[in-house]
Amino acid sequence: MSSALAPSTTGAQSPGAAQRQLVVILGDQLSPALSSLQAADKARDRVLIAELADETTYVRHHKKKIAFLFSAMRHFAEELRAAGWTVDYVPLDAPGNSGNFTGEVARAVAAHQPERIVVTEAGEWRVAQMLAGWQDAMGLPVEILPDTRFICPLPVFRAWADGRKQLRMEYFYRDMRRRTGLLMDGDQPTGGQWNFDAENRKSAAPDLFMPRPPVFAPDSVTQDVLALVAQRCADHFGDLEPFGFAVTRRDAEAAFAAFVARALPRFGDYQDAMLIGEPFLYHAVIAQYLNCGLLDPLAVCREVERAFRAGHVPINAAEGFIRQIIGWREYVRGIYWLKMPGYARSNVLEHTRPLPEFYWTGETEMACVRASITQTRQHAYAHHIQRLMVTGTFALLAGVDPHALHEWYLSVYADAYEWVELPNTVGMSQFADGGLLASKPYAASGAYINRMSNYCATCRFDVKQRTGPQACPFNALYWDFIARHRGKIGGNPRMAQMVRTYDKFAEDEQGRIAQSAAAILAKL
Ligand code: FAD
Ligand code: DLZ
Ligand code: SF4
Repeated sequence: MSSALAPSTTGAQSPGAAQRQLVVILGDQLSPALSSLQAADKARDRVLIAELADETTYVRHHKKKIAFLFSAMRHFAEELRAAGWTVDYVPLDAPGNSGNFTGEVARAVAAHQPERIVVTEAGEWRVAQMLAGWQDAMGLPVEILPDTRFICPLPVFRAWADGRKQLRMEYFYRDMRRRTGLLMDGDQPTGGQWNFDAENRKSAAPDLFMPRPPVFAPDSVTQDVLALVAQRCADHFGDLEPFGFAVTRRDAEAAFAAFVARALPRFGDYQDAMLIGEPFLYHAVIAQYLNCGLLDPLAVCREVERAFRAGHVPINAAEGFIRQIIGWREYVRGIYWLKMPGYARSNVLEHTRPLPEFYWTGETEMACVRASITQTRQHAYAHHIQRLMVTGTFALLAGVDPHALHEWYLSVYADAYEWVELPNTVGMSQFADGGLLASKPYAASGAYINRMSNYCATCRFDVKQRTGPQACPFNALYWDFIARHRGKIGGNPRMAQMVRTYDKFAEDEQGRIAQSAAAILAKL
């Protein structure tokens, strides 16, 4: 983060605190404990929240994502008003809505003549740059406060990263365990191990009693938003209805409580599993709530630890879940701010293929890809392994431009914001950063998907065949990927073995692999 964008550390006691302030709240800042609200006075200051056309189209977000966020924003405005705040809420179709953050702040400044602006730092580089321009544009002091909803402050992450050759998540995570005291017995990890991932690789079986996330019937606020989005975003990707997300803090907490009671005990075991017709399995389906501020990351981790200590969930589930939040979630945010803005254009493998059209339509004969994209269209949700090992791996093997893929992930998931999506896509899934984030490319043949899912049983392709028209496309593309990139990945000890295996194939088998891969790619 450049010093111009770095948040100031002053808060409620700052010299300007006695002045009338405009508190600008961004759409993913729907938390009463937000630093900007902490630095304001409800008796004197005014809050601004705005629905903005530019934010819905900088990538064309899934209709359900926009409806979710707008409804959550409207409910949050009501929550603030009920708590005594004066809130200017600008709906998307309000007369004069300029459609962008700077335009709406300028209109509010003209209307209310505040003496200063206070805002919590933005989650995305793009928006942070806008905030950095407000002071000059408005001719007012602008105080940008740190986002204290994250557990690891950005300067702490930078200090951790400073001077390290490798920024491995596992070591960061251990520091975060010590920092939070989560699952710690004194200075030792509970259960004697930091990480129980080795127990978390089971494939699931269809089960009539599989828990499903609760569905919340749209209230009148949500119904208004659904009508607005249907009208204004008709050409965006995704099904708007049925709509069942929680849009209030209370309902998001109920959804999380249902997860802890019903799904968390098996979350660890089946974290990597995939099943036809089961989009959610034992996942929490809460990232959309965490990322817009309806749920608090530390609070959900403490709740999971309580469930473990009370004997309701096993250690591999509790540890696995807590690692995703205080480990991966905080770590990718740290990487994002450490490496932006250049990170967004990382492309070490020099992949340039346009994103295949079936990422938007779901129309492909590959059962695994079809299932992942179809449920994405329906629910604005796919779980981690579908994102990483199905749509992500296919794009990696096919050599899709990582930036085009990044824009796809950013637009189609209800939980997608650039700070979390970009490192997961560019770093973890596409290895486009050359291994800063992932220790090896997540390239895999169809065998992995076959082991972790029941997709292959219904697929028109044969997962056991390597080449030819019936063969699973992941197979030839996998070996072709190894051959194409041996110069860049062969030095990685975890990939060197695969390069050696490829080298042992007879020459005519290598030729068939190249031919099959070329035929698949030509069809894309
Ligand atoms: P669960 O599987 O139940 O996990 C619990 C929580 O852990 C999640 O809600 C999330 O907050 C956190 N978490 C788990 N894995 C990660 C991770 N790798 N990085 C950060 N947090 C994690 N997550 C997002 O929140 N937004 C994104 O835009 C996003 N894009 C992704 C793109 C790709 C290519 C990949 C491979 C992963 C992406 N993830 C993203 C991470 C992960 O897939 C989602 O967090 C998860 O699927 C959300 O569903 P859930 O709430 O059911 O998670
Ligand atoms: C994602 C999003 C969308 C779709 N719409 C809005 C909006 O209308 N108003 C708003 O304040 N925020 C929106 N957001 C979230 C912003 O894009 C988000 O605040 C930034 O991505 C974080 O920097
Ligand atoms: Fe996917 Fe290949 Fe299995 Fe078909 S055979 S579902 S394409 S992994």
